[in-house]
Amino acid sequence: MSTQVTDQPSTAASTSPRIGKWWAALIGVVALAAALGAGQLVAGFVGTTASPFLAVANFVIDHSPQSIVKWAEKTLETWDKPVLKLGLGVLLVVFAMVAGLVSRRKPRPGQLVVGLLGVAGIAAVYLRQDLGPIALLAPVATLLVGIGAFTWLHSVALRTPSVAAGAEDGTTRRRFLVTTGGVAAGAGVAALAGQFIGSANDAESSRAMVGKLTPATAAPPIPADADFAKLGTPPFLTPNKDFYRIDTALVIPQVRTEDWSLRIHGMVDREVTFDYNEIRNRPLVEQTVTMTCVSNEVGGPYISTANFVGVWLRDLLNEAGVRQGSQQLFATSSDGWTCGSPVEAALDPKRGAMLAIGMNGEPLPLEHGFPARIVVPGLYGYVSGTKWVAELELTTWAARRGYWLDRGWGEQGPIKTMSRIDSPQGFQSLPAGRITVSGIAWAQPTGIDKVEVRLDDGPWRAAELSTVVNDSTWRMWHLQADAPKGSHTVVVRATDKLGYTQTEQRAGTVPDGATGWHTVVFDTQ
Ligand SMILES: Nc1nc2c(c(=O)[nH]1)N[C@H]1C(S)=C(S)[C@@H](COP(=O)(O)O)O[C@H]1N2
Ligand SMILES: [Mo]
Repeated sequence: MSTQVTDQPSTAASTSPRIGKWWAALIGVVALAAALGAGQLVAGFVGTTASPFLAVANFVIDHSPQSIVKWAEKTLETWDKPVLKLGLGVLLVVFAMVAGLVSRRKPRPGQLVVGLLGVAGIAAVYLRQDLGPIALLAPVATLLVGIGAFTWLHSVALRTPSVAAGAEDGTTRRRFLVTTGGVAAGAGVAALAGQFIGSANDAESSRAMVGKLTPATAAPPIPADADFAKLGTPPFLTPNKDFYRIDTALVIPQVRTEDWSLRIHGMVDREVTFDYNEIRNRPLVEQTVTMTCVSNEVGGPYISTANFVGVWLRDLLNEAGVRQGSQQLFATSSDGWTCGSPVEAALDPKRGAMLAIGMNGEPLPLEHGFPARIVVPGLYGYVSGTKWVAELELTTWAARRGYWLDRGWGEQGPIKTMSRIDSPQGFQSLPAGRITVSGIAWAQPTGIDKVEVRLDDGPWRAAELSTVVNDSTWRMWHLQADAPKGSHTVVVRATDKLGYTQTEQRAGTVPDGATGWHTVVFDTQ
């Protein structure tokens, strides 16, 4: 379907037809659209994460220096991912225009640029650990359609007199525009179809098929006085839609229950693999756990609580038979993220590490790790909470290093004893007089013993604490104080059940969690 460069009638460069600048750039951009549309369409069949565009974007995230990733997360908050996609899109359009502009006479240089972009897409998909070889069909389609569309549009352009100076063949400009527009429209339809097909066999419908997960051993009901939501604390259980989310996944991994399995291997007596139904058909347990992120600044939002439903991780590990000398439980997710927890913590019955498949009465939401994740009470998520978990390897600390360890974070991540003021909010204005201060405190898996509050230069006063749910959950507190008209500063500090009072010393989140007392400035009038 394409015209070879050797088919061109003239040999001398000066007399061969030359495509106008803007037309040349347009050809590049339309070929890009065709390439991406084709990739998206094929990805609809072989898995949405096979989309070469998204694979390249993921590759960029995984290989960016930690400082840039952190900067982006801070500055752009949850916009970091859309901004990255937009940036990558703009960059691709620029490359596509360059491909057109360097090929105003012969298609070869542009084909080379398109080819290089295509190869980058193939490499990015190839490097993903969760995708089998069949996924490569998507970026290969992108490469072939990209080069094909470029070559074809180029040859039509060369034959169109008002598009290329010196063209003789006499194709009309209208015909050229129809061809180009047709390719662009086809690309759009292909991309939409890919999206549609992808979602039809994706994980969300698989999740809908799971049905109700009824625990054989339900968590005790949450007592009414476990939170002081009316006084400004969060509700005790965080609704799934409000549960904080932290991960490196640009596209939420789409794992269907029928495609999921968990392999336990390494320093074990016998390697075992569980599929979804084997887990689901066991007697399920339910446990209320407060999860915390190591990136939570003092006073920050990355803490939430849920009723997790699943099985005890130690039961699965014991079936494999953990060998003497294994120190690290090294988990890998379906998208290749990794983390290591102490084997001791995973096996400790008092701690209650879980393989969770449900959250607050529903199957795990996709963004929280459907079909299954690890939950280890008392450890920050980056060393315990593997979502979309695929593999558990028993190993040593020397042999394997989790994702965040080479990016400046500590090997061990026990949760630090901390507290936060939820009300009043910073710089809030309240009527002068009696005010209520309230918030949360946490020290999983030890539990909170005492919370003290200091207003301005007053003494530390013990706050009233909520009823304990279990020591692996947060505890809410409140206190009334007199605040005459003016500006005020309120400070909080917690003491855990081992008698440790959180330090005033401020530390940043790197390498193993922030410290310091949360302080809020407000005024009354
Ligand atoms: N696969 C995968 N699992 C992951 C992560 C990730 O990036 N990828 N992030 C971890 C971190 S840092 C935290 S704090 C918790 C957050 O879990 P949540 O998003 O369900 O709150 O997930 C952990 N599990
Ligand atoms: Mo985290």
